[in-house]
Amino acid sequence: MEVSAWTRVAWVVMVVVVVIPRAEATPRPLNIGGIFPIGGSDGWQGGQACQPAAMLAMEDVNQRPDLLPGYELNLAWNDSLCEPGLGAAVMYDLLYNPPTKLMLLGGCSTVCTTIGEAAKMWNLVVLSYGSSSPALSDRQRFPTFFRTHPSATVHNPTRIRVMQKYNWSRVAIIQQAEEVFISTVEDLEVRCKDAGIEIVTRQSFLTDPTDAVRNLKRQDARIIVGLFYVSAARRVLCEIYKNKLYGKSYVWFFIGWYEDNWFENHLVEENLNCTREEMKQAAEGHLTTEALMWNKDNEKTISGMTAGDFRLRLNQALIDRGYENQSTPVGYQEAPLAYDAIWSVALALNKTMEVLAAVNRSIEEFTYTNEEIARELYKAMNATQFLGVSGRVAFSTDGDRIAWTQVEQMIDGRYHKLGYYHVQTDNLTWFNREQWIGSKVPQDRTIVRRQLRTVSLALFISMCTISTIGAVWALFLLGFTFAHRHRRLIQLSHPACNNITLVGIVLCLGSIFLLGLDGQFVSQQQFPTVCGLRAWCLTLGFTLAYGAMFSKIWRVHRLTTKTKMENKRVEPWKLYVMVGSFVVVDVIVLSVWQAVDPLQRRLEVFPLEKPKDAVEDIKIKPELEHCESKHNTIWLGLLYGYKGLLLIFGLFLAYETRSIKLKQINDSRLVGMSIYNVVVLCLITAPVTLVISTQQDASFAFVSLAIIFCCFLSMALVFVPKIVEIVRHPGERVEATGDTAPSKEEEERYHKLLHENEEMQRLIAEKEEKIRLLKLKLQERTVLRNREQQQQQQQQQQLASENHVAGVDYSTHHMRLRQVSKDSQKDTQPLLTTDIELYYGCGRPAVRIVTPDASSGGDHASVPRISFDISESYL
Ligand code: ABU
Repeated sequence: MEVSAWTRVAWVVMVVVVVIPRAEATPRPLNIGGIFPIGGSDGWQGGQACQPAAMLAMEDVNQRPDLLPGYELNLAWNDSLCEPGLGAAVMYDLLYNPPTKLMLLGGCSTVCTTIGEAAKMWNLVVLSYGSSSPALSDRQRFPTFFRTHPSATVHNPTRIRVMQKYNWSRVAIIQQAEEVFISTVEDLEVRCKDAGIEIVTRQSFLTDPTDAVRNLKRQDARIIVGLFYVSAARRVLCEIYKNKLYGKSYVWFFIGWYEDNWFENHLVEENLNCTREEMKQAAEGHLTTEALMWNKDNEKTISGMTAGDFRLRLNQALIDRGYENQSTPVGYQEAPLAYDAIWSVALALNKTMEVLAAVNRSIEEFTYTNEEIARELYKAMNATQFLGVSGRVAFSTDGDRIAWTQVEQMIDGRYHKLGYYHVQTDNLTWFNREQWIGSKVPQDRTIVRRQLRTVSLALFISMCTISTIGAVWALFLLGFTFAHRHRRLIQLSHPACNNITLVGIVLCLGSIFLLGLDGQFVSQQQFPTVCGLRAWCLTLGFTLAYGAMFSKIWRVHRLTTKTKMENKRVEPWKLYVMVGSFVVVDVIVLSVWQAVDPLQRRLEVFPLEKPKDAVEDIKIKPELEHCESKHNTIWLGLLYGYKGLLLIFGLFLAYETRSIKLKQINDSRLVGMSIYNVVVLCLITAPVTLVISTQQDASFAFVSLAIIFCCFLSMALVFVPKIVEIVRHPGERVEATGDTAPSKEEEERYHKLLHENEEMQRLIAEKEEKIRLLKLKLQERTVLRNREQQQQQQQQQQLASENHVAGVDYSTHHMRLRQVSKDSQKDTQPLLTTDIELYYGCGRPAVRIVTPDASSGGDHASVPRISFDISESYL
């Protein structure tokens, strides 16, 4: 019995000492849920490395006696394929299947956006090891969301810092149409604007990046930030290759969390039309930015491991899972974040347990409706800080991880670290390991060299020389006209008008010099002044030169078209008033133009051109200066319209007076020819210059030659004949009068002669009328005489019939008897001439005196008819 009692006691002791403590040491489970993107093809399949890393952390946490004493952390997880729908399904599955999960772990932004927004309904804290979307920093939308993965916005200050380092101020963005990238680009745009960096274009695509990449090329993008998941990145890279957007002229910024050989994997599965080699070629030289996910200092972390130790363990774990012969699994970069996420959960739970223990409560009381414990869990997570394998883990008020970023470059198909950047301290650690093709930092744009199109110097000098010769010649002609002002030839050519023409010609020729004064000679500030001078000089020059010729031709027309009743005198002052009026109109228009809407320098920009020496990345941007005011068309229309009317009217007057030669204006026909010449040239030049205004040399040459031609021809037509005449007759008497215009006496004499001429014409007309009347009378007389002769003949016939004798020959012989003076030798004039008729009457010849000679003053009618009988013997 004693043995049995002792046995019983021993059993009790054993139970108390051995079994009970053992039973108490069996940890109670603390359950959390995990959602890992492992399978699938789109998005981020980072669960491949992150899930093993999380499991390593679970082991380490559960082995720590000081952490979650009496509890064991359990992770129930499933694959979301980085699809938000499936992620939501996994979450419901985890929540609606016991045991109750205290927290959720998640990865992949699209999934975390879904579960992070929904988790608050179950009072659950969500901690993400792999979501970068800046949208997740919205505390209103995701009130219980934390992440060990830094927000993608941490890349942006780094990108900008690198851009500033290389003086790139013009960048382009291409993004996949996912919220994670959209919100990253929005942040980048704001930061670029603040940094004075121009975003030349922002291209977005859903699945096919072909058009987006082409648009980048079209926009001449050189520095391009690309934001997309890795499978989309491969499609983009293939398009980059096809569009030749790689090499020494381009720099691409990609996201740095792709696996190292991302550009040559899955090419066949994803049906990419690029070979590995092509992809490698296109990827060469690109930069990546990434938050630092591996602790860069070789220090012991909370788990007692350094980052290096962790890498070894992780590599082993991945080998154990069959990744040995494969390339680095997706999520390898983020694996420390997943490891540290589990530690964060454990620390937060631990802290919550302590807080709850202080009020005699247990974390096991947590339900999805227990807001109080949820609040404690949130607070504990918010306060969590430790040194993890990913670096110092701490959460901002937005739940974001604060981290260093690193910059890498792909050199010979491998990533090389270029430096680190810490945004809070603006600390850029740079290793100067970057390599650029051609050892030249790529430019952010094609260098556009502005090239002002100016008039060729040779052409300018030629035209200026000719116009100077013309101006000197005009001045010589002024002197010549003055020197010979007393000569009649000059006086009768209205020399004052000729002088005005010469002054106008000098101004017009001077305007050629101003027309050629462009940007090669004057500054931008001086250019408007040159514009104004051009307008004044050419307008007034034309008005003086043409106006004076116009007034002369107008005077000629007046003199030849007025009736005799009107006063045909045109006072010289009227001509001056006419030219003066034209000038006044010009001055008014030009002054108003200048005051209201002054001529300004306007640059016409032409399409970019390749330089002749074909230097790469340099384009020539031709520019041409124009003088223009805001309402240029109105002002030009006003001046051209008014001048055009003058030209047309001048042409009409010149045509009307083409054959008139006046003593008062002896060169009117030459002036008329000169006007033809000016009109024709002006009518051709004005429209042609408008058409060729974009070709500075052609335009300048055309206008200059037109002006030169007009001026020289006018001078030649109007002045050369005068010079020739004066040279030929140097000794001609000169008029004493100093007045170059015809004298008053001459004018009066002229008018008197005109009057006499008209009087004579009137007398001639009267005489001619008289002659006509006399002719009529003569005709009537002739008719009467004929009639009388007929009557006489009838009477003779009647008489003959009365004296009729049978056998009488009625044939009559006429003869003329002339009595001449004795001295007939001297005086041939007969004294008397008598016509007689010999005829047969009554059988014998008879004589009859018919009429005396008219010259004798006898009257035919008054002469008696006497008949003689002549015996035959006598005859
Ligand atoms: N570093 C991986 C991020 C993945 C994501 O934001 O979806």
